[in-house]
Amino acid sequence: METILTERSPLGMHESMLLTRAYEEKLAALFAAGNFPMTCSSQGQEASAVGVVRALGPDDQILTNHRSAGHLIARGADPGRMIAEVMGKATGYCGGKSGTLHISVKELGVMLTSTIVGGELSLATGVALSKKMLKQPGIVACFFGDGAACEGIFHESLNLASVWNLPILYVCENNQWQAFVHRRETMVADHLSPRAASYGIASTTVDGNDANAVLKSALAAVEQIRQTGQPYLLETYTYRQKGHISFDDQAHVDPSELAHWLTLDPITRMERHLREIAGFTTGELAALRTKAQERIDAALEFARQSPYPDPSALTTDVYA
Ligand SMILES: Cc1ncc(C[n+]2csc(CCOP(=O)(O)OP(=O)(O)O)c2C)c(N)n1
Ligand SMILES: [Mg+2]
Repeated sequence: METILTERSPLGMHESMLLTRAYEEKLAALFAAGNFPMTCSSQGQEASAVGVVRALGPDDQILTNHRSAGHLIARGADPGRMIAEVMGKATGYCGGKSGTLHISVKELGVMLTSTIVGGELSLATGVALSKKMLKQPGIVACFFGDGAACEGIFHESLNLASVWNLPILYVCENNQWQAFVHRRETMVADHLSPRAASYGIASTTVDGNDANAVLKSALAAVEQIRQTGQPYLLETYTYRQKGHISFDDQAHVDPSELAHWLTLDPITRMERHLREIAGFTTGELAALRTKAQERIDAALEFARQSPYPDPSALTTDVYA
């Protein structure tokens, strides 16, 4: 497990991004074919996820939101158990009780997935306060969207984290969309990182489609949090390439905006890096994509073969 958690090479990050992409493409195809649960795709945001998650250490904890596949996979979650969870199977990470929107993986330090937009922000305050009071090692990473940053809970949480000196890495994935609403309709500014200054919190914005750049910024932020014990806000500027949720046909999306962001696709960019800097051939890069797809095929098969929970499990593990 430790090897995956700290696998920070461009190739290691690339494989995680490919696995996330293959996972989300597979789930989207299954939904389109009918009879498969809806999920929220993070396609296009893979670099933001892997760059931040791989900057963390084994003692660090993660709280995430409804677009969590990339965070989970980057942390080393098993796609088979993730698909099983989406399908409500007993082998899922939460025994099939959470589905895609509430998944947690205790052994990987993934405390929760919040589908209450911004919910993870206030809960991260509590997790970090607990860590601090109990003198436990590690920091807390909290992923949320630009929409969540437009809610009051964002301001209350950052204010308290600053006043109480809590070791939290806030990661705002500014993916330009808030469900079916464009960010421009709810925010005047393009960026969210400047908001941190009013709470005395350090912050920066990074190109969220460049995994190497995200890793570098996240490593610096994590180091600063470990040294000072104070929170930090990292904004990853990125784009959600697919609709808000499986059925969203993106009819409201400006085609030229989408086309522009597709040219900045994080996986294509990493392939260019691997080709130009590390000497990978086109054939080797294609083989990596195929390998990821085969892993997801096997994961789906595992989930399909898995049993549904026994009805007697209905009331277990629902409260701790
Ligand atoms: C408190 C709350 N309000 C509204 C919703 C419905 N909702 C689900 S996702 C979403 C948009 C969130 O946008 P953002 O925070 O930018 O995250 P993204 O979906 O872009 O990753 C909304 C409004 C919700 N789940 N919770
Ligand atoms: Mg958003």
